[in-house]
Amino acid sequence: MKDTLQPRLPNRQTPFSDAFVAFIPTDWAPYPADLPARLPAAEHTADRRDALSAACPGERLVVPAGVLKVRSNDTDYPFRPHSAFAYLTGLGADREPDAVLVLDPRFTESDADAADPEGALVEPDGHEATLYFKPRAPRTDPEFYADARYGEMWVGQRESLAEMEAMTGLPCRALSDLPSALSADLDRVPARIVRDVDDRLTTLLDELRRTHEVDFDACVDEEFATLLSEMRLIKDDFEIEQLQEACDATAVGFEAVVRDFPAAVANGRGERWCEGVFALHARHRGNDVGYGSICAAGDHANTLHWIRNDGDLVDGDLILMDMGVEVDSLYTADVTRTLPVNGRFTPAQRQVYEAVLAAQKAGMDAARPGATFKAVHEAAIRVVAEHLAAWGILPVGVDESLDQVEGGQHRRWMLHGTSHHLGLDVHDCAQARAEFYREGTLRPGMVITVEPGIYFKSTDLLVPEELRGIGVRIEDDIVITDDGCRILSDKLPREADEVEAWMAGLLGNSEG
Ligand SMILES: [Mn+2]
Repeated sequence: MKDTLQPRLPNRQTPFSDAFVAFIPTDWAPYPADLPARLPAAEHTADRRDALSAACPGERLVVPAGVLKVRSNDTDYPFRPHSAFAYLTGLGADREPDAVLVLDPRFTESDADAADPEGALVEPDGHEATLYFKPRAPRTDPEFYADARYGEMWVGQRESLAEMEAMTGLPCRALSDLPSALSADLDRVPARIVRDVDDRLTTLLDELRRTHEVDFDACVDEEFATLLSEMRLIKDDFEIEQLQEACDATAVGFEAVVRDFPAAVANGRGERWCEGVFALHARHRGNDVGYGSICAAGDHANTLHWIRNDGDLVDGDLILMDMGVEVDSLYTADVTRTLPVNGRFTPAQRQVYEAVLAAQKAGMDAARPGATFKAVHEAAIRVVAEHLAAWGILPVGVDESLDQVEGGQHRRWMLHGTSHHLGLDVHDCAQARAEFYREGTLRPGMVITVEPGIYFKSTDLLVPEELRGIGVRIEDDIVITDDGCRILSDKLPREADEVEAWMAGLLGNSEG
């Protein structure tokens, strides 16, 4: 077999001549001597790492950022780090594929004790955090010019160890040092990893556990994921500020979409037009959309996860849009508005809209510290069921339907829950245990959505004909305060009259 020092090249790339290899590293200006500023999000991560450290004394904690994911062939999706990694490092949009945060336990030795004939007692004493990442290669390294996935000539300049330390406030080491750091004292120091983020790293740690004959149960890693999720249930001030920014940027995006309704109607595939206009503002103001936008016009609104978004926008229909901007720190908004395409609700549309709004208000009234998470849904769904009953649609009484064991008929028209936690992930804290989430209690600093809906499919023969094909959801993001809640997404109107007035302003209609 022919040995070659040339990096493996795509078959369409011309091999590099010796003359080029000698020439390419020469005559570049030096890298800047000044270190970059600390990332705003990184100012808030030390307390979080301290909390994690206190929860896992004496354990090695491994939190990977994740890897580049192939979209197809040799193109990757834009990189988005795992939320636990972002939370603990402050590294956000596009940073930092393959990186790994390791919290290594410190120990202090106390004096020998009669009860311990081996000698010194060793007590866990906090953790040392280290960020392992791929620092930029020197220009003499083939990576500089030949590596289309990581090389500076291809994807831009990466940080040095010192620069990354300045940005994150974390001691940094090269990724190549990680395997030895993971295996050190593994027989005495138990390790936990967030699995399913970086398969190669998980496999490596599992192999090291085997070779060190560690008595290891996979549930230690599951518990770690749970802990990392539960840590994020209560947001700090910086997080709430970021979520507010995400909601404000989302309002800007919604306004731009409404302004473009006439174009969306005229151009065809209007749902796509709306999705695209919002995406423009999500990319411009933030990192991206926090989840695939739902732009569901007419009967599509009754498909809960309508993300195909290939339908027309029709004058006289509603469009349900569930969209959120994810800011550069990766916190996302999650907002739904259901709007009349021509700016005016029909009486039937308004009837359903007002019912959903009443349900949302009841949910928000129930959202206060000390109340259960479930109470928000229970308050909202009762209002939904009452309206269904009043309209003669519910086949049983309200209380019978709301009976969780025997009933549930109302769920035909609102299948989903009213709330979820919101933060770095749109469905934040998803690994938290039920007793802290669904069965948990609301505390100041928690951020949740309140998003009831009523969905009448065009094919639903139980629904009065004039209401068929109408689907409405209204979703806002709230933070629990000391005495109630505050709406973060309040820059967008909710009352039907206010929606019409707001739309008239954006569409330039003054009539009516
Ligand atoms: Mn939501």
